[in-house]
Amino acid sequence: MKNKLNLLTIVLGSALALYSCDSAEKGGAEQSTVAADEAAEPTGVQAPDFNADSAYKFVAKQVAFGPRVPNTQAHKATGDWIIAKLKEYGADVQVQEFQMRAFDGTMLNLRNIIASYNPEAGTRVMLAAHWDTRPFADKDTNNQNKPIDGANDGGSGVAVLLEIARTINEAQQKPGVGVDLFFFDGEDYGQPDNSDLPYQDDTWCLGSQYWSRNMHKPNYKAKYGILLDMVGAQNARFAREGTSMQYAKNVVDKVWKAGNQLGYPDYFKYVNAPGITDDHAYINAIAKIPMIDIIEYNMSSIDGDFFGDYHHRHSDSMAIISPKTLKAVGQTVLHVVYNE
Ligand code: AHN
Ligand code: ZN
Repeated sequence: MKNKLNLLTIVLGSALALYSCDSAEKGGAEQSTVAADEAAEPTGVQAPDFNADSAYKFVAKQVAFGPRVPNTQAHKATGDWIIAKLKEYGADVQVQEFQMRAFDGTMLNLRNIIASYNPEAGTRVMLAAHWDTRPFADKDTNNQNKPIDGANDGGSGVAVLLEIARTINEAQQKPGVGVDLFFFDGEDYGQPDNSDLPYQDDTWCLGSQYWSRNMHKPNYKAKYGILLDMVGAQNARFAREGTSMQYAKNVVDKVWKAGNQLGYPDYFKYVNAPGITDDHAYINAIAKIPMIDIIEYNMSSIDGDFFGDYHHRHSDSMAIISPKTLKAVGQTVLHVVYNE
């Protein structure tokens, strides 16, 4: 399947589904050197401080709700809580409710949540994460049928977005551009590699697929977007991911430069990694908004994919979450937004 997909990709120039989720091959990573000016002091305006302890608490709060699996009470309660926090932080909040069928036939009740700051501004930046968590631990050796905590896979991206909302609301100085925070649902209900069912396309990223075809505002436009996925594990490394580089290299450059200048070169690595299917792939291909993915890349992954060793396992719990990683990502993204 992988070879066929790669051939298709070459022939059609399509970027979706370059690698299957659980079996992405390692390789294609290249180290390049950091440009000298990127080791220098940060340039431009100083963004407000991103509070990593507050972000950490937002991860813990989500985990305390229980696994955020669609059609469960914990999922409903977490969605309600995200909406309430965003309203508390002064955002214009819109909720998209919809149903989509999962790979196993289950009809999922899903909600995309969109929070806007400066809604009248013509120039907008989109920040995104998924808020649902995986219904099973298909890569674990134990309790494969039980849902995971998803502290990192789901929890961390939401926490950084909520802390950005809190920060913008508190700040004296607001960003010059409009900012839209997207909380996509149904990202992580994709067909497992060990599924007995025939392979189906496009089973991941249901919320971003839905939004790309049914925007909350007709003709919504953004200059670019930044997706945050698995941005909270200790010692995380972020690589220049292939789909991001294909559609939005200038955004990758901008974010990596900011991260390195702000003092986070250990996180934002000048390493090229193969493209993956994640929410940004559909936003790029269908909605045609250039979007990058800040996603952890593990060069010595135990699975031969490049995800962290906690990925889709029960070890994706609070024990792996580090405020330092949340800070590196949150401060970098805030800096980019404030300098747009
Ligand atoms: C793959 O696993 C290749 N795509 C889905 C991306 C993902 C899953 N991110 C978090 N969980
Ligand atoms: Zn996942």
